Amino acid sequence: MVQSFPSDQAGLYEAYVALGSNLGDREQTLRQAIEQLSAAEGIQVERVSDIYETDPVGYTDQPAFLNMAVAIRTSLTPDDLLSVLFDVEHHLGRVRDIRFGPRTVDLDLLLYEGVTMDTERLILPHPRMMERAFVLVPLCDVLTMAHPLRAAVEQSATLACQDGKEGIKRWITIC
Ligand code: PH2
Ligand code: MG
Ligand code: MG
Repeated sequence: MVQSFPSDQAGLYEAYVALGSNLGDREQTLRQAIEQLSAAEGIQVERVSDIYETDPVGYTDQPAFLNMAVAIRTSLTPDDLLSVLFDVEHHLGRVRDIRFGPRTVDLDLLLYEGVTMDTERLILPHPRMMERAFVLVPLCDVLTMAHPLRAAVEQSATLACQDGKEGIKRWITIC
């Protein structure tokens, strides 16, 4: 089967970016980061999650974060996209000191089309994304916006199983 993009999306790849901030005017900074992403050559911001206030994970002696995620379309390679994310962090005053420590803004590339890669500069998918509610919950927002029916079915299926009213187990996997 030949996969084709609609013509207005030809040559554009889907990617997901997580944003976080826990210094200064956190909400304003996140909004500016999204504006700068939209303004960047080769990037279209397609969907934007809600903003969540989250407890710091890892290094816990720091202020609460605001976190969100965006779905973008881009003509940039993963490496060039990463460079734009670093530029936006830099423009918004990010200083890299304590690993996992406080930051005016952090932009992490989570997913880029179906690409898997592992270089010194960039690992895809993001290696810790599946462990972090502050990433997964906003990511879920932008994913479900694209597939609302699928999201509703998944949620109802999970609830139906939890109810325990009907017994159901996978009998066999057809591949
Ligand atoms: N980012 C980190 C480390 N810990 N905790 C929360 N709640 N939100 C973050 O964005 C975050 C964190 C390193 O990138
Ligand atoms: Mg991060
Ligand atoms: Mg980062």
